[in-house]
Amino acid sequence: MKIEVVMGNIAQEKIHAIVNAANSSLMGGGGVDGAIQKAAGPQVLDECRAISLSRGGCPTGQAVFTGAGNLAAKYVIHAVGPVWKGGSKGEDDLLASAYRSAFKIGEELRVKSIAFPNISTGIYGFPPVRAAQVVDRTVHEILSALRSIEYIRFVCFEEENYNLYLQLFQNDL
Ligand code: AR6
Repeated sequence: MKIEVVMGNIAQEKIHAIVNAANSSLMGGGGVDGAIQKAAGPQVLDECRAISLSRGGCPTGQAVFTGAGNLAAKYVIHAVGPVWKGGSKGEDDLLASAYRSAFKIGEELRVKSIAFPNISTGIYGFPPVRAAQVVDRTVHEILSALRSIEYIRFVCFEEENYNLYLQLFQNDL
């Protein structure tokens, strides 16, 4: 297993699957979602709309996948993290669950490489340190169960997250 921490725009990643920080409606938004939808073109949003119509969206803590339109990736896995509400409303578990769901879909799709943004730490207001600790724990719990995924890349947009991830994953890099 190779883990990498980089800074950049996740929409530009040349990787098998990109994870999107989506919302339950799957109807698009700002931040990572906006960057991915803009770079991918209309196909991804159309597929999201179809999933929304057939399933009523995607609950918090879960994920769905679409193709990747014009992106270099093959799939976009849309994971819905929690909105931060102070920390006692199950936010940690919901964030862990969003990452686990994205990994599960990645395995089902037999992807070899997957890139994650720092889900929930932007518009959804999850404190970056606490979110990074949840991700660290969740990823280390799941690593030995991964079969198809050989490569995980954390794509950070903020220097704070980049430094946090470098520290937390220093023994895995
Ligand atoms: N590439 C990588 N990381 C990015 C990028 C990018 N292009 N743009 C922002 N970030 P956010 P959330 C970082 O707000 O908090 C949308 O409207 C950002 O600095 O994208 O889960 C959705 O539709 C932050 O560290 O996602 C939802 O409604 C992290 O990515 C809502 O926002 C996540 O920020 C989801 O909010």
